[in-house]
Amino acid sequence: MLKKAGLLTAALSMSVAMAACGNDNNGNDGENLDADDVSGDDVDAVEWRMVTEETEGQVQMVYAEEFADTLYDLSDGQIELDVYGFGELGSEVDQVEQLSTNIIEFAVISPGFTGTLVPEGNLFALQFLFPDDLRQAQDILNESEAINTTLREKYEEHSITPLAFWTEGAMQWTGSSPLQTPEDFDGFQMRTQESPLILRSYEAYDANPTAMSWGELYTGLQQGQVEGQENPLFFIEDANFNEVQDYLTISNHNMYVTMTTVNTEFYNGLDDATRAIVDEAVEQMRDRAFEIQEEQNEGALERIEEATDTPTEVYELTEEEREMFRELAAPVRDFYRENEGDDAAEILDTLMEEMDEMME
Ligand code: 6CS
Repeated sequence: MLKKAGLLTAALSMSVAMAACGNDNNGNDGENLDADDVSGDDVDAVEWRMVTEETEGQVQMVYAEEFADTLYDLSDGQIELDVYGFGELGSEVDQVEQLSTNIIEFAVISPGFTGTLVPEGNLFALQFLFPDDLRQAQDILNESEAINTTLREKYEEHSITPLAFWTEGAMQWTGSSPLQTPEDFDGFQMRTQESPLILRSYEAYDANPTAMSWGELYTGLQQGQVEGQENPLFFIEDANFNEVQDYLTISNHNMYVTMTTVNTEFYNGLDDATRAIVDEAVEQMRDRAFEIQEEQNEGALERIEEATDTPTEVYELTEEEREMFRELAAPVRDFYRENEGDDAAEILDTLMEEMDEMME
């Protein structure tokens, strides 16, 4: 049971109300607005853009399209959000740059692509940190002040405001050889996202990790440039990685975390009514994001197993095997504390305290 569940949500609603009080620098008159009190008459007609790291039908795209519909409905058709999929505006790292320079207003960005820009965001690369129970883990993402206040401020230094942190599911390993013990990772060419701490986490298992865009990954696996990768099951199936991988390990070594983000100056410059609608749309999408990933992850394993023309041997790690990985992953936390930015230690230590309290 999460003891503090609801506290941060309440604090966030307060901050929505406070933002709606006009205590910002956008020249509003201080009227106390709630999203319920706002209608299309209160906001200007605008057309914004949002980019995601995924393609049509995948979790981030379904999320972004529903977020756009929610904004449209809440504003009585005044706010239009055009959604772009992965590859339409560049690579994942290009998208981070476009958001931080306000070329686009909104983006779904995974911390795995911001590790050099915001080192504290490498928090999410730490394996075996969050509870295995995804619902609990999502509640922590929703409620943690270390994440939603301190880490958010670190992103805001780069003009990126994370409005919500959410999971796309537990990550699993695939390989061209079995991955069951740390020894299996010895010298193993593991593909990871860009963030240096993800690479470091695999070096802790003596693997030989390489950062690569997922756009190159199918071919990279097929041609043996890399031998394995990590992702939630829906993504492994939808990107067809199982076609070019012989082994899949249910490792649950980490959850995939992504963020709904907005350019900070753009967001702070919105009038109160418009910002109240944006905040309300983000809140309405919180539980939906969890449902979307559940819908897509459910059944993906079965479909991978049923694809007998491209057979994949599935193995689920025992708790003893997971413990061996957990022990090797633990020292990476100290590396994070000491090397990933001024506030890394505070963020991790506060988060761990929050998790202890919430899971009492
Ligand atoms: O592995 C990746 O890089 C991709 N995985 C997911 C679940 N979403 C987008 C990301 O770029």
